[in-house]
Amino acid sequence: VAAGPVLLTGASGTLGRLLAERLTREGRTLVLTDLIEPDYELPAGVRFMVADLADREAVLRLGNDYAAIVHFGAVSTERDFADIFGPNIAGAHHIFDLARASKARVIFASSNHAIGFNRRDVRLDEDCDLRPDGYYGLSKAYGELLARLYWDKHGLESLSLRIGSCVERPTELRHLSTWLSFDDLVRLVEAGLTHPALGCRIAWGVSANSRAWWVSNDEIGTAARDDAERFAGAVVAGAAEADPVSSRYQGGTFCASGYDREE
Ligand code: 15L
Repeated sequence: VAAGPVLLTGASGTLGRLLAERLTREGRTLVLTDLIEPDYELPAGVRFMVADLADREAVLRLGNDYAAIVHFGAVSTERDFADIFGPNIAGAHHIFDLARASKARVIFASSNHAIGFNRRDVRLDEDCDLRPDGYYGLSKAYGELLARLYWDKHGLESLSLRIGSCVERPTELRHLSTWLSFDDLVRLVEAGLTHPALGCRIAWGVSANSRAWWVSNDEIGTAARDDAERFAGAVVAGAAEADPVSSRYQGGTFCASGYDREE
């Protein structure tokens, strides 16, 4: 794995700030970027640069000596296409071009919403069909395909982590299948940063949940250790479970957003 700093995008977001803290370790230099200034104290030796992912020149000005880019910057919920396009689609393109210029590998925060219209009664491995459940999921599918193109055409290495629900602890029924613990998130990102022959991979960003819908064939996915099951007693069935569309599909409420297909 090449030497050089690691650029973390989305550093002011929920997962970004966690990674800023947890990826900082001896011998690794982290550079943070986001559209908004972090509201936490930067770990020692860590720099922050403001940049709008939608602004190609601003992204390319972030430097070109990175060993890796951990790309977590994005709009993270379902929105109109116009709101998603700049940060998530153009932004991913700019980041992959920055990675090319740097000869950096990319750890891309993809999402289960790239496959969200798969039903809950099927088990999927990493090679399943992309079935985005909205414009957000579509932008994550785009990122995965961009990763594939840049590998085939330019030899750029990447790991697309199809993240489930990365929250402190499961709070709803769906999370018992989709939960990714913070510790497992860090394990998976570290596995991507340090893998000696990363190539172009997709791995589920999910803990080793007893009720998981996703089967990890890739060795990176098997780095996950935690299991949501120990929280099962505390989880309550919410409104989403009563809604037929949300409860039928893996993407949950994202699938129901704007859904008007005749049943
Ligand atoms: C995501 O991709 C979202 O960013 C996050 O807010 C959650 O909704 C998560 O998926 C999920 O599916 O639980």
